[in-house]
Amino acid sequence: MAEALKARDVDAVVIGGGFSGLYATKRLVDIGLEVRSFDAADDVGGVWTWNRYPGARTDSLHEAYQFSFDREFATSWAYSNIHPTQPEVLAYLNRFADHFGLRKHYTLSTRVESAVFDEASARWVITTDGGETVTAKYFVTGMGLVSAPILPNVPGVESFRGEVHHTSRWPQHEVDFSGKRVAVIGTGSSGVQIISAIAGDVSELTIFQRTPNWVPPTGHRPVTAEERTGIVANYDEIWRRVRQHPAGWPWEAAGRLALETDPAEREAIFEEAWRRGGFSMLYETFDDLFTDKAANDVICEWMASKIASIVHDPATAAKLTPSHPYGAKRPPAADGYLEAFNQEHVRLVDIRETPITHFTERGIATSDGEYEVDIIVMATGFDAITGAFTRMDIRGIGGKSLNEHWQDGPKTYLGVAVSGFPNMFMVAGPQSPFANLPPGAQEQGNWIADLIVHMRQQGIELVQTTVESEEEWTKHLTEVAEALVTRYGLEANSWFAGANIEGKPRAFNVYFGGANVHADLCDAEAADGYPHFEKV
Ligand code: N01
Repeated sequence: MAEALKARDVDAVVIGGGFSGLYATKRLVDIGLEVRSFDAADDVGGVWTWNRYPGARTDSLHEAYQFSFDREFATSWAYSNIHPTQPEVLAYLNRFADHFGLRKHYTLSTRVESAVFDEASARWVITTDGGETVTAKYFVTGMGLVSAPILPNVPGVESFRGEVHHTSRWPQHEVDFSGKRVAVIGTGSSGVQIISAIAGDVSELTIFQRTPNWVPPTGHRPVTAEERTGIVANYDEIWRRVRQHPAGWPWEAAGRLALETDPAEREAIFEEAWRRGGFSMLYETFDDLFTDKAANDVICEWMASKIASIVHDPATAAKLTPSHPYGAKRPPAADGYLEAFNQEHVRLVDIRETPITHFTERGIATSDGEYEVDIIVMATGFDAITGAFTRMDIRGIGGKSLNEHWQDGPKTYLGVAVSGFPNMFMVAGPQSPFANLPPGAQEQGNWIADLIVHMRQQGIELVQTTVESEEEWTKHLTEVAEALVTRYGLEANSWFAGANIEGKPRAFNVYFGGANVHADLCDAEAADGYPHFEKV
């Protein structure tokens, strides 16, 4: 392996070794910068190094869960399953890092603690928990949307005598669930995946649910030989579709509206999408689910009846039925999740009715009594989107802290730049689109590299976005979120809106106007000579 770079004064520092950080590192190296990149994990891979829990996999589709810029690299292998599993995504990212010689840029097992803009030298001063200080002209973040885990805010977890694991801090060794009494707290994407994966192995499974989710099956299966060939044969078409789809999927719009479709035909469309699984329900059924609450009600009614038909106990089925619109929270998918509740050894605890009061030596105490378990799985999610930033000390011009700047919620331009924080650029940062991640990271990584090339060509040392641009973007983003069913995310504890954490500012943290629209706006910004940026 090439020796790691150790320079203390470089052109760019990148934080993150996942899709966003790796791609940004590559592009900045491509344009001739000296780059040092950091990740707290002991290897590259981002979320895929941390989330090793049983059943972990993406629900994005195999052909588009990678970068597209290098056709030969992209088609030189294929994922085995239509939803790439954690080990395979991790293998892809490692292969990407090796193929493009990125490892030498990385300092691993090292957390960046602060990034402070020094006005005198016009450089970012970055300090790490390894005691190193590095300065850079450009500071680029690719820290992930869901990288800052949270635990329930109830006391006593240290007194529990069994094992406790957060899904996103899963140990490297295998956790043995066989014959164990297991508690899972949380029923988001991670929770429903691990529940489905372990339900058959454990002796007792107790699921502590705060908010129920709409959980269709995934339709998971191996990639067929024909599909593998298709990835090569239809390469341009696949990536054309990804670019024009609001969520970066290799799909076309459904081309029909729920409220204009005959009820019998609607049922058939829902049934087929349920069979196909995952995001088919959201993107392949009807195009008005996000825009029209009445249309969304139709799919929710259908899915509620599906839950009632699968889950035998009506009281449990009722508890598993959400009251929020489909898509107001990030929808998970899992196979056999609803069916698991028909097994004798699986029980559901609705913690809205009987809240968890504390952890005990033997398990979990609720207002209704104690549940004795051997293993507790915290599938409780993240201080999402902004958490990775606010847990660091980031300071811009005049020593202003990003935490202060974002005290009412994040403010950015296009999710890429922040006023008062010159030459700091974010990949998949707050207020960027929520979509299939790799193509978005590629778009944004390219855009940042192009901006830096432009700056160098024009002899510009420092740029920042303007306060007005940030206000304009935040206003637009909020109006879009409020016009869609995403507005119900606030009451549904959606992490999209910061609503999963008590005391966190309620603000829409992602752009729901579409990854395609965002990419168009970024392209236009560059084509017009970056009108929303100014020299510092
Ligand atoms: O986290 P979450 P996640 N007491 O925030 C509950 C991506 N991802 O790790 O809904 C009790 O979604 C919380 O309840 P509520 C994906 O983007 C993708 O599951 O906030 N419960 C919720 O049920 C995803 O959205 C994949 O009321 C508490 C759960 O814990 C994102 O990562 C797989 C609690 C947390 O759900 C995050 O997913 C996995 C408390 N104090 C992850 N605090 C795939 O691609 C929270 N909860 C398939």
